[in-house]
Amino acid sequence: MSGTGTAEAAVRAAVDGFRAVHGGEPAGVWAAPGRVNLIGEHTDYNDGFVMPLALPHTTRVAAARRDDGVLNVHSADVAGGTVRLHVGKAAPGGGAGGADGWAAYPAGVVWALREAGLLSGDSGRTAGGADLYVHSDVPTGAGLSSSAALEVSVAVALNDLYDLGLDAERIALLCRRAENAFVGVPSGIMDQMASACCTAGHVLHLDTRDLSRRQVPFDPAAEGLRLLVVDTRVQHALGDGEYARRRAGCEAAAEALGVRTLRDVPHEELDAALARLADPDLRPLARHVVTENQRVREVMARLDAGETRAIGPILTAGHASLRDDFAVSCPELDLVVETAVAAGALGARMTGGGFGGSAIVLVEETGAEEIGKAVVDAFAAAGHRAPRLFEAVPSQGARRLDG
Ligand code: GAF
Repeated sequence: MSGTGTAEAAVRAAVDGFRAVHGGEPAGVWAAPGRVNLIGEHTDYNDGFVMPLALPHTTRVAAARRDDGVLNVHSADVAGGTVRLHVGKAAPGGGAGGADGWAAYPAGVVWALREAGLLSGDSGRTAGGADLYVHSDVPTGAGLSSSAALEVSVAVALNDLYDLGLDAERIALLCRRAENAFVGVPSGIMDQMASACCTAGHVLHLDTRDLSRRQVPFDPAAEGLRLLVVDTRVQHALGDGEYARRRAGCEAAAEALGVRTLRDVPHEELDAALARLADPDLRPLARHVVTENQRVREVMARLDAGETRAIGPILTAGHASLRDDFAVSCPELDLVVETAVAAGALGARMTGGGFGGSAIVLVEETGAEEIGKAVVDAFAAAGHRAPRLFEAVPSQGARRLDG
């Protein structure tokens, strides 16, 4: 399934689009989803724990190999037609050999595959050239990982087209390299792992230090619950420096504490660790990361005990920590959480990097409509743009859609 229709319709649309733009037939159609993160925010670049789930919304890529080392990539969602570059010349930094804007993501993926020695970039059977037609229903700028969905969808397509034999973890790592070193965003590994590895009906528990993971059953609907996504439509961007500043602050805190990363500060030693941090600006950052890792442990324990409703207050506590300690929320995200909880939600929190984007709200199915309406009304009363609401159904990670 794509977020807005059946897999068959998504395949048809992608194939038709490919034919119209590139001519000829694609070799196949691949898809990779966006995600929401249930808990474990800003922990992934601290070697910590995260618990994302894949959305039904996907980026689809219809693709065919080219043996001349040329990458022609066309997005149905962006004005400006087809971007053309040579795999052998792809290089970070835009301009000749590089690519700007959305095209930097697919260009970054072929660059990372070439750098890893998996594609040659010359002409011939390992060149890495391709015609790609990309179409997505993952909202962009909404903190729902549209970038990772684009990277991973292109990577799984090239993996199959060139018989590279990469597993989901390797694909995620290469896509993160594309994002960090080619696009220039210093993100962690959560989003790429979520898009590559999540499974339907589960939330992915991931240890970002060694990438060990567990698929934890999570099916709110089966328990009379709903996990709502509220896209505030406040555009979020990780490239504007605030994300990098938080990351640098966490690294400085770890260094000051003499640990490899903040993951290595035990929750029970938090107070002592905070007392040793001379820089008062670093204390709230460290407190957030250490308490957030603990919240992931608690959520996991509640889910293992079959007490899904009990995760609600832990989610809300996570939001308070992101708002007050990590300072990555915004008035619109806070309004979603306050309004939803006051209207009877079990719990709510911002999800993803923050500075805008989306919140998740866990509700009883019977209260979903009323709570959603309360949020929409609160936005109208505050003079904010109307938010977009939809349900987060835990869905399948990256896959080939046809055949
Ligand atoms: C963004 C990043 F891409 C992730 O790696 C992660 O750090 C997240 O923000 C915050 O948890 O989505």
